[in-house]
Amino acid sequence: MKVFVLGGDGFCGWPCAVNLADAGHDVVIVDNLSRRKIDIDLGVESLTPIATIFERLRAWEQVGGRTMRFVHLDIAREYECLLELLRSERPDAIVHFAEQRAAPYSMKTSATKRYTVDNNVNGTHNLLAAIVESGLNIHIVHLGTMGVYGYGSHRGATIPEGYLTVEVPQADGSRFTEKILHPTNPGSVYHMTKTLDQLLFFYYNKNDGIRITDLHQGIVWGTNTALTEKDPRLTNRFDYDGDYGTVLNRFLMQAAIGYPLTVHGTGGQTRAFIHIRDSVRCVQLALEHPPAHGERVKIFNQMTESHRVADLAEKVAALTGARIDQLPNPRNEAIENDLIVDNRCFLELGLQPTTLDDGLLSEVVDVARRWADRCDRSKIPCRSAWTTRQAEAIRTGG
Ligand code: NAD
Ligand code: USQ
Repeated sequence: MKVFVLGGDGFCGWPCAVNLADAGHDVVIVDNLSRRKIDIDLGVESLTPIATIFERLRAWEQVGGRTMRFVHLDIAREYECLLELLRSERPDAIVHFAEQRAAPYSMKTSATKRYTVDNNVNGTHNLLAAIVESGLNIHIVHLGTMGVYGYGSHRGATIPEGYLTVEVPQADGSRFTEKILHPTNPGSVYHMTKTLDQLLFFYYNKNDGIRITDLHQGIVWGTNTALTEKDPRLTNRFDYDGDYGTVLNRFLMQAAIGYPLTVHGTGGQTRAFIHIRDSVRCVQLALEHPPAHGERVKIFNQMTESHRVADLAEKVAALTGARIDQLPNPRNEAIENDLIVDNRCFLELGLQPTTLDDGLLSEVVDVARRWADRCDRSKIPCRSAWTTRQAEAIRTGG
């Protein structure tokens, strides 16, 4: 099948693109390289050295991979080019990774809040409008987030895969049941854009019958897959800085360079996790099992396990001997939360979860040790404060 990978130069998109090419698909990567530009603006680089997209594509061919093409295009701003690309290439499916994905970056300044909303909401809406205007029958697989459900108390309830069955009381005392989109509770401007995406999908599916799979993905950890390990020029990015680094990869990298693990608050926050290898596999499974015509948006919880941040820190400390620091939390988030998640859809499709206990934690530490001299320690602290209250706590250290 011909597949566009929007955002195929990014952390999740690149290994996904090579995996799809390896599986025999005709892959076109569409990316505006904005993530690389943000690195320059923030004065930080991926811990692993990453080749340019052109070097990556050449290396992929040299290791015998099926040719992939690259189109430099901003899906949020270049609507006519996007439409023309759809019309000329006529893809069967589009995997949509092309969004600003860091919660701390989205909360840094008014400019980054506005950029995140403009980029993410316009990009998703342009894609939907262009598919309708093209008249093509394209399956969208979108990377959403577990964060749409929110991290308040779910009072022990299991989070379903997208839809919640509710009972609605009537004036006459009777009740009817209905399946609704699970209520959203975003924790950052970034997470809010994903809840808006979800509504756009609901509408275009209802009005235009667009076939959509929305993957509510947890925090992705790890760096490489077997395919990106084939050549150093295929190496995936490793974000460790306070804006883009995510918690588990940060802890593993901090342990590798002897930096105390940066637990926000008590570490009672519970989050969902998935290894990059499983993330790639899930996207392939979603592509191979599209919704039928007329079917509502398919929503899968793309995660394999949940952990408390404090437990992760202890696990990494036990593995490496690292010291743990409890820091004032820069985020306005619940100090603790429960998180029980239904992820049966992918398990039933054959996903065999990689877990933290599968030995891959050490692999990430090894990668981080190898590139330790590329780390700029001054970029490790999280300085993006959600509100002035958090900013003050960071400033005064309490
Ligand atoms: P990333 O920033 O590494 O990659 C995103 C890619 O999209 C980049 O290459 C960027 O240049 C491109 N892009 C952004 N805006 C674009 C635009 N307007 N037009 C064209 N290209 C554009 O992020 P990632 O970690 O690979 O995440 C990919 C997707 O997966 C995101 O939508 C994110 O919300 C979701 N996700 C990521 C994680 C995670 O832990 N990394 C977890 C859950 C969900
Ligand atoms: N945290 C720490 N110390 C750190 C970094 C983070 O304690 O050094 C804490 C945060 O306060 C938060 C939790 O760890 O409670 C998770 O933070 P994170 O930065 O690892 O993840 P998050 O901001 O939620 O975002 C990441 C991706 C995003 C994706 C999301 C999935 O950047 O694209 O949507 O994970 S989820 O968390 O399931 O919503």
